[in-house]
Parts: sequence; C-alpha cells; structure tokens
Amino acid sequence: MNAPPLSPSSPVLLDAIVVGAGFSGLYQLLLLRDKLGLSVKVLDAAQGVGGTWYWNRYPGARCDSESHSYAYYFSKELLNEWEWSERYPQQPEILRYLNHVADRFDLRSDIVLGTKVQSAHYGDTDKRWHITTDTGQTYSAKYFITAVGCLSSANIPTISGLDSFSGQWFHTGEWPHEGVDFKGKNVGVVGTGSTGIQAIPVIAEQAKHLTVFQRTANYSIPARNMPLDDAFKRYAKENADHFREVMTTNTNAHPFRLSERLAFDFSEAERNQIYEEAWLKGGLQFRASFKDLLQNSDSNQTAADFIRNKIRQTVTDHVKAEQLSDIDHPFAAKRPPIDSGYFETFNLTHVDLVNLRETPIESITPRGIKTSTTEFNLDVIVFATGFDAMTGSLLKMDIQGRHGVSLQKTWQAGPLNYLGLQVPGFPNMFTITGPGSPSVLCNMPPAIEHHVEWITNCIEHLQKNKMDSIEASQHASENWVATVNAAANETLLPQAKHSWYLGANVPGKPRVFMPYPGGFLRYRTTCEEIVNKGYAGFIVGSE
Ligand code: NA7
Repeated sequence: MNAPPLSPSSPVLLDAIVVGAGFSGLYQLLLLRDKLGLSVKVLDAAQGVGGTWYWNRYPGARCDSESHSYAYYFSKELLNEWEWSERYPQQPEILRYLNHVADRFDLRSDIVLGTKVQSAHYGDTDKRWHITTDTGQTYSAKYFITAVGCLSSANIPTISGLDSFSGQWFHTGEWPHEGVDFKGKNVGVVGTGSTGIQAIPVIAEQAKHLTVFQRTANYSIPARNMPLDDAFKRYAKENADHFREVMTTNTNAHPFRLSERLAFDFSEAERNQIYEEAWLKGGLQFRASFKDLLQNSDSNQTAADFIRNKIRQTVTDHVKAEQLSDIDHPFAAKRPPIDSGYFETFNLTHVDLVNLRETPIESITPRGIKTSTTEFNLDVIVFATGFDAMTGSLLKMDIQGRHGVSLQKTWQAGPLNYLGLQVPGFPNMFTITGPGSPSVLCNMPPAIEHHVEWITNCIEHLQKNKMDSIEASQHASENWVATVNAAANETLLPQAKHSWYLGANVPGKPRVFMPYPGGFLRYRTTCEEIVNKGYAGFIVGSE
C-alpha cells in the first residue's frame, strides 16, 4: 500500500505576495505594508536582497545609468543621506545601497530569503493566489505581484560538449560570490553585449591570454566614468526635484532630454562636431544627440559611421578593427553599451578576437572551444550571453490563472498583456516592469517607482470602493500588444534581428517586440488616462 501523501504545511495567509527583493520588490513592500497597511511578504531565491545586483557580480559589473539617477526618488531623506562615489555605480555599491534601503525602512522582517517560488495558482473558488516554494512553505494571498526584474533568467547557450569541459565555466549573471581568479589563465569570453563589453577589459587585465568570441559586433560609447566630486554630489542633491521632473517627463527616464535637433539640419562637419562633443562627454547621452536617430535610417547612419570610424581609429590591428566595426544593425537598435577601454583592449598583444560569423562555435571540448577551424585551449570560459529577457523569469515559475490556464499557454505566441501591468485571465496579478511596459528602454528606477505607485494606487482604489478584483480584458490586452508593436515599427528598433528586445536571442522564443517603445512620458500619460477613465480596459469587480 502506498504511504499517504505528506500533509502540506499550512499556508501563510496574506494580503499580498511579492516575488523578488530587488529595486521593485523592496519599494512595493514598503508601499503596500506602510501606506496601505496590508500584510505582505517578499519571497526571493537569493540569500540577500538586491535582485539583479545580488547575482551580477562579474568583473567590471556596473550600471550604465548615472548614479544620481539610478536611485529611488520617493524619499528626500534617502536621497540626501546616500553618497554615490562614481559617475556610474559599481555592483557592490548598488548592493550596499539596496541593503541600506532594506534596513532604513525596516523591510527585512517581511522578506523571506532563500525561498524560490515554484508555483502560483489562482483559485477559482476562493479567488486567492496559492503559492508553493522550494522550502515547502506555502502562501495564500489576494494579490500576487511579480518583481522579478527583466534581466534575471540567465541565457546559457546549449553548445554540445559543455559538460565535458575540464576547466571552469561561468555565466556572468550567476557569478560566484568568492570571485574568479583569472591570473595566469587562458580565458575565453563568449558574448559582446553590454556585459561582455564591461567585463572584457577587466578580465584582460588579469588573464594570461584572453580570446573574445564575437557573434555580433556592437557599437559602444566611452562611459567616461570618474569619481564624483563634492560639488557634483551637492549639485545632484540640491537639484533632485529638477532631475526627477526631467526623468519622469522624457523618453528614457534618464536625467537628460533627447535633443530637438534633426541630424540633417546640420552640415556633416557640424554634425560630427556634435557627435565628437557627445563622445567626449561619454555615456548613453550620445544617443540623445539628435531627435531622429532612432526614426530615420539615414540619420542613424551618420551616428553609426561616426562610431565605426572611432573603432577603426582606436584599434590598431586592421583585421580586428574591421571585425569590431562590421556592425549589422542600426545604432541603438540594440541596447547600446557604454565602456571603459573596450576597443583599446584589443590592442593588447594577449587579447584575440574570434569572429563567430566566419567561424562558428561547433562544440565545447574537454580542452576548450572548437570553432569550424580551430580548437582554442582554455582554462576558463565566461558566458556573457545575456538573458531570457522580460518573460524568462516569469515563465520559469508555474503560474496558472483562471481555470488552471498557464502563463506559458497564454504567452505561447508572445507576452499578451495590458500596459505591461496585467495579463488577461490572471486576476489580481501584477507584473512590475513586465513585458509591454517601457522598462528596459528606460533608466529602471523611475520606471519601477511608477509601476509600484500605480499598482499601490490601484489596490487602494479597489479597497476604498469595496472591489475585490482587477483583471485586464482580453480585448484591451490585444490592442495594447498591437500598440506596442506599432510604436516599435515607428522606430528602427525591430531592425536589430538578434535583439533580446524581440526575444530573438533565445532559440524558439516567439518574436514579439516586448518593451513599450513609445517613450516613458507617453506611457505614463496613457496609464493615467486609463485610471481617469475608471480603469478602462480592466475588468474591476466584486467577486
Ligand atoms: P546581451 O545584450 O543579450 O548580449 C549577449 C551577447 O552574447 C551578444 O553578443 C550575443 O550575440 C552573444 N551570444 C548569445 N548567445 C550566444 C551563442 N550561443 N554563441 C555566441 N554568442 C552568443 O546580454 P548582456 O548580458 O550583455 O546585456 C543584457 C542587458 O543587461 C544589457 O542590455 C543591459 O540592459 C544590462 P548576438 O548579439 O545574439 O549575436
């Protein structure tokens, strides 16, 4: 006779469960608990708070947003007491900041670490979310809020033979806490996105030999990182209201505005002078040089040519320079990296470049990486191969809405959603910076603050009006996905065929443009209008 099944532990009953203890989850906990007085727990698989900044500890990991903008703006006190040390914050500093936030707002008592959510099922009868975890503890909550980040599900390529490799290998997004010692080692880095471009110069400083395996050449702008002096720190604090205003009323939620200039309103010499100044200034602001860089192919070409020339001027080896500047997509159609000495690194005699477009990887052998022509002997392989972005972390959980319909099924043809906040068929589930919202096209903290505040106001509205549930309608969701894709088609963004914005970096993933590219201001305005129309497109009701 079979033994009776083990009785599950009794569920913890809550108003809300939040998954993820990064920027989104911490602020969502604070608002739901302290503003609305709800019972809330945040669950996170990690052993510490920080979300993406807990896991991404690879050499050179830093944020491409400027530090004074990569912060919460909801608390003046917090803004005033925190000191950023560099123009772009390094991973350890961001992690310290988020730990400080957790302590300062006394959040830890409601964060359950080391707990991975395995499933979240909506109960058609009791109208609650039932959550199971890998610790065996279960939860039941009225609201289920995902704060899992857009870039947290590592994309490890399935290359045959990886198991046979006798050296060490790592994915940058799951980096060991004790670090990796590259001294005296032959290292291979696969991937030249933002992560590879940050890591390659730092790994090159330590490794005996570095081979970079490039599939798609990339544009990159010098970051011009530097320590922040007291005058700037004071200026950023004294002008916090101004920065907040700029970040919340522009396209990308960065602390600068897109220029009103059009590229062809200037002579070639004048245009190149504008690019030169932006190049010297450094950072993501380069793409704001002209208003039409992402709309007009010819305008974009002027920026692309400027950067290609810079690459050719920087890299002394003619063959490497050609391979690094042979870029197949418009500038900024993929997330444009910024760097600290990336192209210069290829002038070092112990750094080689392998062009995978000419000689693709065939397998991984016990000794290293074998391309169609050569076997490269390696001690360490670093996969800087990115993420199953925007949907990966959500689909990894077994989420089921009404009538047991899974999120996998609902998203078979791409992430159906309304405003990137809800999915039809999943009542009282909210996705912070979910697919369909501007998210990764923005400086993330303002995008996160907006979503967290919107969700909090929505739940407050339900409670005040004695409503029990909110759910995106199918019709509004289909229209929204069409709106997102129409907005993408107004730009050059879909022309980057291998972009993770389109899901094209993960084999088998449906190709749908995922982040909303119509700009942060337009998006915020749309969200506000929908609320003012009584949550148009949502089904709000008492159950
Ligand atoms: P990205 O931007 O997705 O870059 C991943 C890189 O890895 C990119 O160069 C890819 O080439 C390459 N890649 C991926 N799979 C393979 C395989 N199988 N073989 C060879 N090369 C491969 O990820 P990042 O981590 O750099 O950046 C993600 C975001 O994090 C970034 O945009 C910031 O917002 C923070 P491909 O271009 O696909 O040909």
